Amino acid sequence: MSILVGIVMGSASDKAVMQHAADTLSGLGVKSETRVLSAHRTPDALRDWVGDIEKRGARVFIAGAGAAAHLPGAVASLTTWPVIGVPLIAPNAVANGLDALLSIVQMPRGVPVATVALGEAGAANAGILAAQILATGDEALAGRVRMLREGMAAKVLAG
Ligand code: RP5
Repeated sequence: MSILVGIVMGSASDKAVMQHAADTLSGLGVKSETRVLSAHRTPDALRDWVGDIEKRGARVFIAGAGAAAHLPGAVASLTTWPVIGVPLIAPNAVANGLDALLSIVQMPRGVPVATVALGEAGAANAGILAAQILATGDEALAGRVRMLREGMAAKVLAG
């Protein structure tokens, strides 16, 4: 099975939250690769990784960052595959992560980033959304996504 999703985050301090994206994908049978790379601190390494993982088969990217969260937009500038941005709550966050949320969601016209919720829920949803994108061309994966949804419904109904 080849790597289909590239997961990247701006700092090692983002790892615990972004693990929810990798775990969700793994639960759906989608192979991903995770890297810590910064739009500001390691721009050359970021460019190299995006180019390399595309060549190895990645078709969706998930990028998580806090504060002046440029990483998802930077990844989107380097690829035409879909990029999902996860806003994170940095230690010095303004308004509990509103800084990162606005940095990611307010991409200018032409270079979109699909932005999900803040923190752990957003990271998990990024994994599901990446799987849903890939499932448009993979009926078996679409079936696994449907099963995940049915499991959620069963839990709610069980009270
Ligand atoms: C962002 O700044 C990172 O994504 C992280 O969420 C935040 C803080 O990073 P560190 O100061 O912990 O490296 O670039």
